[in-house]
Amino acid sequence: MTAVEPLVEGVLKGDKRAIARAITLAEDDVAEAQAIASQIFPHAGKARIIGVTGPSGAGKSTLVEKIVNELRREGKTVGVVAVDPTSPFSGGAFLGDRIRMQNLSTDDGVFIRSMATRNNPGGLARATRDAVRILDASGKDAVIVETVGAGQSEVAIIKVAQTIVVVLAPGLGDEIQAIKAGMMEIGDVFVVNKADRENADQAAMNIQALLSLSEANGSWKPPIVKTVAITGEGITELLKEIDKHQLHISQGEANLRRRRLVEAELMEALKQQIANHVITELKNDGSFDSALEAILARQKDPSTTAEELLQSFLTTKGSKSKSSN
Ligand SMILES: Nc1nc2c(ncn2[C@@H]2O[C@H](COP(=O)(O)OP(=O)(O)O)[C@@H](O)[C@H]2O)c(=O)[nH]1
Ligand SMILES: [Mg+2]
Repeated sequence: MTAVEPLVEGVLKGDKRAIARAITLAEDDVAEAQAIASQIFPHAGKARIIGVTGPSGAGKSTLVEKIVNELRREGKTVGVVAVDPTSPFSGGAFLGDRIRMQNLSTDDGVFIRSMATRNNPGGLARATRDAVRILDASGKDAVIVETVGAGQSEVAIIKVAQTIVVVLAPGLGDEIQAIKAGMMEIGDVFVVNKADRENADQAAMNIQALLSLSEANGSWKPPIVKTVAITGEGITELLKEIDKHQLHISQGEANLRRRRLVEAELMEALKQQIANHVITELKNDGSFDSALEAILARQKDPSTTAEELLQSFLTTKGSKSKSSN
């Protein structure tokens, strides 16, 4: 058992070791993680949260490093959470990322963490959200989440961000992958990285065409920025566009967005609580096991049985609460 209070105190003071420990507990999904999350919650909400997503190899990590450097030059503190479930390395980041990150991690104003991959995608999304909140509560001015945009589960992860930057590289069929992974709909700012290569203008035009097809939700028109992450070209322009988007959402859309996020989070937590509660009761009174037997004997099918179990749960609960009134 880890004592929660001193850990929370450490996180709120920005202590690196406390932050690291708190994130590990969130990853491991142990009992203390819930307590930490709820004690930290009131202190979060001040950082601006930037998501960086896109296909593997597009240059996201290189770009994130340059963004961090630029924010540090402005005197801002930064947290980075890197999520790469496709990486075969435990810890989630490629060796290159590790080395790049080490350069930054000697700086006290920066905290970098790659999320472990052993969790299921849902667990990873929750752990990432917790990690972002921990860094936010620790007083970081900005928190950047980097994730490979490969599908719906990654889209769920990146949605913790207020501004989502979709990074694509020219000539790799990245646009096609972006459409498939649902990235065109979620991008607030689009980046054509590797603009030192041929076809960067063509890629930007393709993105423009795709964006004009999709119904833009809200009044924000996602800009397209060309960058060369290895040299840092275009980074100031990218940060300007991110700032513009933050300003835009702060004038109204932010509330709606935050409301939707919180609603989804509450809904998910509630579903889990309800399921746990009902299943525990059904297991305790033996009806779960007898239902299982009936299904094994092919007397019933699972979904009808589930419906019946829930009905009988609700009836007994209903009569219990009536009799207690
Ligand atoms: N030519 C060129 N290469 C780049 C650029 N940005 C990143 N790279 C290279 O592309 C590779 C993948 O970069 P990385 O940042 O790890 O991509 P990620 O998988 O999206 O995080 C690395 O070898 C980078 O050095 C760029 O702007 N131009
Ligand atoms: Mg990367």
